[in-house]
Amino acid sequence: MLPPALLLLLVCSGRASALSTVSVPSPPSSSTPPSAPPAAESSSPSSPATPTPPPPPTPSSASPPSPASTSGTAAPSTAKPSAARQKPHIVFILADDLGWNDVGFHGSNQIPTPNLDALAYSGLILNNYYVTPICTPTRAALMTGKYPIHTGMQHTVLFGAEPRGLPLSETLLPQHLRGQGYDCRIVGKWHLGHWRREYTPTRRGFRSHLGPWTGHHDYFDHTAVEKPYWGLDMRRDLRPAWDLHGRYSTDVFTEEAERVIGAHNASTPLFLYLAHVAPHSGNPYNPLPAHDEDVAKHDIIPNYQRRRYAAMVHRLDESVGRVVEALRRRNMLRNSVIVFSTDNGGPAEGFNINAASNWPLRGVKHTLWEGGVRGAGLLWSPLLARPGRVSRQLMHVTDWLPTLYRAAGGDPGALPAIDGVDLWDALSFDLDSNRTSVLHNIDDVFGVAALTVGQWKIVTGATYNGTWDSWYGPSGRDDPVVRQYDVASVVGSLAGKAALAAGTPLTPDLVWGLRELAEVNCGAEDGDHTGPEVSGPAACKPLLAPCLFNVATDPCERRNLANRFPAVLQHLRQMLRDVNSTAVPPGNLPWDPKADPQHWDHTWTNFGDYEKTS
Ligand SMILES: *[C@@H]1O[C@H](CO)[C@@H](O)[C@H](O)[C@H]1NC(C)=O
Ligand SMILES: *[C@@H]1O[C@H](CO)[C@@H](O)[C@H](O)[C@H]1NC(C)=O
Ligand SMILES: *[C@@H]1O[C@H](CO)[C@@H](O)[C@H](O)[C@H]1NC(C)=O
Ligand SMILES: *[C@@H]1O[C@H](CO)[C@@H](O)[C@H](O)[C@H]1NC(C)=O
Ligand SMILES: [Ca+2]
Repeated sequence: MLPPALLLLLVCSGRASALSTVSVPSPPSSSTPPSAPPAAESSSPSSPATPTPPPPPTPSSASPPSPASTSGTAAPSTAKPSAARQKPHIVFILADDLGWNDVGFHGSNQIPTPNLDALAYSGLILNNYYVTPICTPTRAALMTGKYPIHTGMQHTVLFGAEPRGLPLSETLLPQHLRGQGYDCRIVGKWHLGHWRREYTPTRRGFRSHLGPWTGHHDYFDHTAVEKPYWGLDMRRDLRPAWDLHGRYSTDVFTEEAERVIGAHNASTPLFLYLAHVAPHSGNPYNPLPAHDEDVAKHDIIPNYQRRRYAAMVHRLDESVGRVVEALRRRNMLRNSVIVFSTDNGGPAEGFNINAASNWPLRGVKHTLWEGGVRGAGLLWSPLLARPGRVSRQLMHVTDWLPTLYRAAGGDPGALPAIDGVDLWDALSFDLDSNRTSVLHNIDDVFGVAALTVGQWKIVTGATYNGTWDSWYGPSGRDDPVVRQYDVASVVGSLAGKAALAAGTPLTPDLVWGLRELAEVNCGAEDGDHTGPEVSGPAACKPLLAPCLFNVATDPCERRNLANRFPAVLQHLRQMLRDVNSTAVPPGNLPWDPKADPQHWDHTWTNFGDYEKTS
């Protein structure tokens, strides 16, 4: 048996060369049909039929006063916070492996994401928001509010044949929300353990689940290859969902989310965790599974793999619009909190047999550079006091648990000790964030660690011996033909129209203004990696010595300042040592051959619950 570290290389690090060039027929046209006129909105059931009260500013009774709004959207009036107010519905949409540069609101026109953009501009663009560099640690952090070093989930991902899961001693986000009266559902990928049924989602706070248990699957046949094993990975609660064979995963999850929302009795608050597998790569025999007609829509993109990736993101964006529209149809949208987040930075240029982009940020998924950990994310809600902003508050994925718990009317002070910080007021009112530092990870097996404190970031060690420590495209700004950014399609998207109906309207001026603010500018042309701190003797060589960056002025991590600010470096090293002293050992375990799907009707299953029969 190979050690897990080596296996990860095999499972997760295909190079560009692994993607053979496949020719695709040119479609007749790349233009998307014009959106339906917004007139349909006025006849929507949500507007006249519902006597929706003006949303109170926050669930807290001790909110700070709302500062005068300077943004383009009107702040909701200050209704009296009332204990009797219905708790908001919470919809958390997690994308898998979506890069910083793969959403329209960060400045690229290459992959239009009108629904995401509409929510981002009419809510908050979370521009100083961090996740962990890979799937399992981020999901563990989201579910527990703890850094992965505090749950033993800090080293690589959880493999399907490992007899482990997120420790049962942890109380998870849906369990906390259940205590607040929520009906909790998960649709999509779990990736936090399934070897025994008590580790699976419906035993950990969720009332239903449709989706895979492992880290990835094929979007059409729903099997997961983790060499040498291969089996079906699609579950309806505990039952294998063979019947969905051939149906595209993103569509399956969207329809299930629509079904859950459509059947939901809105007098109970809903927590829907919609964890798409998109745009994570599939299996090696079809790395980037997409609908052909969606690929054809992106024929303007020169690179074929990137075109397929764009098609996957396109369906994901469409899904977001449909979910928002489903909430609107049920009159739930005005009392909803919607989060959209990636789980880690994008796998670019063939990493993981994928084609994401974090440009202009450095590194890829599975590295602790900004490209690996600075996440594309947004928060949308009519309950925000000052929507329509680019949020600069430092935020980490662990913060969602206390922040959403607070939005749900809970008291974060009553939660067990966690690393997350309640940022509800900071985000809602645009106040200083109580979070001043982010531990990106400490993985002593790979020998990497990174920590941000204020504007400073220390990076030590490298994954893949540093071979993925560079800057990768595409920027999407220098294609032979560059699309125009289509503001009308953003305003006219399903999410744009629904946001308007929910009282968070969009205007072209707001869109253009926020888009400019949200774009990362490194103060240099793409590819300008010159200067003594970049290429001279002081250049960052994290395998040899820790590097120091000012990520406020140098978000692209070009200039290593370790030699110039030794006292700062020492301070951050000490902080890293201090937090390291609180770490628990990684929980990774050798693969158990009993997990092999061929023993279990060719499914990935809860093998720890059964006697082996074959
Ligand atoms: C929704 O739940 C409330 C409270 O339990 C109940 O009174 C109402 O009848 C339910 N509505 C539907 C349509 O089931
Ligand atoms: C933020 O920190 C201040 C000072 O430590 C504290 O008084 C306040 O309660 C904190 N706010 C939140 C939301 O945790
Ligand atoms: C790691 O990279 C260094 C150069 O940065 C090289 O000298 C060394 O041989 C590499 N080690 C392995 C195991 O590839
Ligand atoms: C963390 O602590 C462990 C155990 O003492 C040690 O082996 C490791 O090198 C430390 N890692 C860092 C990044 O300080
Ligand atoms: Ca991921």
